[in-house]
Amino acid sequence: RKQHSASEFDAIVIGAGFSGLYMLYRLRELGLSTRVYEAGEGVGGTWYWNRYPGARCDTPSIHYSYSFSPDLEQEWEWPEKYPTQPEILRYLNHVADRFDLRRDIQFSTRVISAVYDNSTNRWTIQTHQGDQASARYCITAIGCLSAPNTPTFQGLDSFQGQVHHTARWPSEGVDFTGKQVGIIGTGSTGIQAIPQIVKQADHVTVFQRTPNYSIPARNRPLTSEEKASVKANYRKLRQTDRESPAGITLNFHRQSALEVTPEERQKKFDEAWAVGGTQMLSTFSDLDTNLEANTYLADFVRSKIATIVHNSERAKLLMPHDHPIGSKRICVDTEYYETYNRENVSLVDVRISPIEAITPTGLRTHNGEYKLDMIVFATGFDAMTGSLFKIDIRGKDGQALKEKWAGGPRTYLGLMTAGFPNLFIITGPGSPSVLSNMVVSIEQHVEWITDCMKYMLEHNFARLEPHVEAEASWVAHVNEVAHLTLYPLANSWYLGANIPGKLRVFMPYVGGVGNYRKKCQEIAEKGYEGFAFC
Ligand code: NA7
Repeated sequence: RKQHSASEFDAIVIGAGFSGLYMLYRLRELGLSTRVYEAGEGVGGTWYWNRYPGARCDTPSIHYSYSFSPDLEQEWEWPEKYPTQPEILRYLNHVADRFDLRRDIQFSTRVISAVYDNSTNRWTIQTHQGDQASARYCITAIGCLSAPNTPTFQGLDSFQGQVHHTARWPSEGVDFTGKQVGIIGTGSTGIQAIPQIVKQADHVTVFQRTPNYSIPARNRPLTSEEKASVKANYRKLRQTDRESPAGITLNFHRQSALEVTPEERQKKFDEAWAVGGTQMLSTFSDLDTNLEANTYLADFVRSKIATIVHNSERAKLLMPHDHPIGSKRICVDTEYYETYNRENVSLVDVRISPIEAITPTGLRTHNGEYKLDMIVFATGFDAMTGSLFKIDIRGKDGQALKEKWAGGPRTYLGLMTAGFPNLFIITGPGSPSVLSNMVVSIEQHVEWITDCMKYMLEHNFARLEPHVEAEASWVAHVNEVAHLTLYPLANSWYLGANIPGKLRVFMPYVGGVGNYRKKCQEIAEKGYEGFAFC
């Protein structure tokens, strides 16, 4: 093989989280020289940055792990049903060491641009330190919830206390002892962090814009019998995860919520509530497609809020009414609603009393000022396109990705976009990733990309990009299936609705992980139908 100089590689991977680590592993197997650039000081991606108190994955640990190495599966022990952030970070560090991945990763390096040159068929990346490197392939493994969203409140710079965003949490932690803390945001993150922060702080004021539906996690240690059974059955479990709609083996019920008596419905909901977690949404077959069925479940969760929260006015403020349950990412909590029975928590509905400004000593809403020592932003992310647009990505003839996607993201299978040859996107818009068990989707993406590169090597192809027509029909398909569901009825980050001025386009593919995998496979088997090689 051709010898490259220090800054010339066969492949450049941006990001060293779940995606980047596995991509590197596979590229090495293909014999491709690879450099991974990672902005953090260590591996982990999402699990490196999101260190806020209570951070935990809402997919059970036995499903939220790599399947590519049976030895790794056998040697790693997950202590609890749901893994904590430190536990997942430990796991990813273990993976990096076990497969000797660090030697190809350059840490503390943020890629600021990636530019394709038509004449050389190479991508050149530039880092914030001014490093430059080039490669035939460029693979973004930058995550789809990794560009934090901090609303631009007037006066934010004048605040004299500490300000933290949950997605940029200091590694040394934050001491809330004796503090008056304001938390803005009640999505999955706020719902995890609030019950933890109130235990330490003197007082917490939660500024809620949209109440969310949250299901108890019912987290617990895994028993030794459970651990042994999973280890004995991993192959089967992985297979069913891969073929399932959401990348996780659940008991999907085929029955409509409208076919059963109110008593039967209540019984099913009670049982699912007792088990906890996101599988609440699979108790009936039509909860995500039929508004009447969905309303039964939404009513059930509202009734639970009314039971748990003692103050009825507060309970009402916490009840979501503006969107169907599941049309925004469902939250999974540990004692979230119970937290509102504490003395040291206040709840402010910022739709009734909008935030007007941050002041030097606190936060002012329409109804008055709240004195605060600290403000925590749990305000989420510029999802899916935000992380890609932070890098100046330019394809053929200097076209910017941001320009090409001005009318919404356009991909073929979520993996590539026309006019940007040899640029692969992991967990991109148009893929089912954010609606699934991420690790299952990531492994599928990485394996598909690896197979595609292998095909190129075998056929002596140097360049690949999707046909515009194939891309257009995929974009139409993504849109069409989204509109068969209740998802478009919510102002969610799936639609970009959380970011002021962002175009409202439903970005993920809701057709299901199993179906998507089949489609990707069929396309590969037909000699990568819809792609042009040369
Ligand atoms: P989310 O789910 O986007 O939640 C962000 C929260 O912040 C949500 O309650 C927002 O209210 C609120 N928010 C955002 N901007 C503002 C402003 N300007 N004023 C007041 N409140 C605001 O992010 P998370 O980090 O919780 O979770 C993201 C994903 O990570 C999650 O879905 C899992 O997949 C993992 P809104 O609902 O927009 O009215």
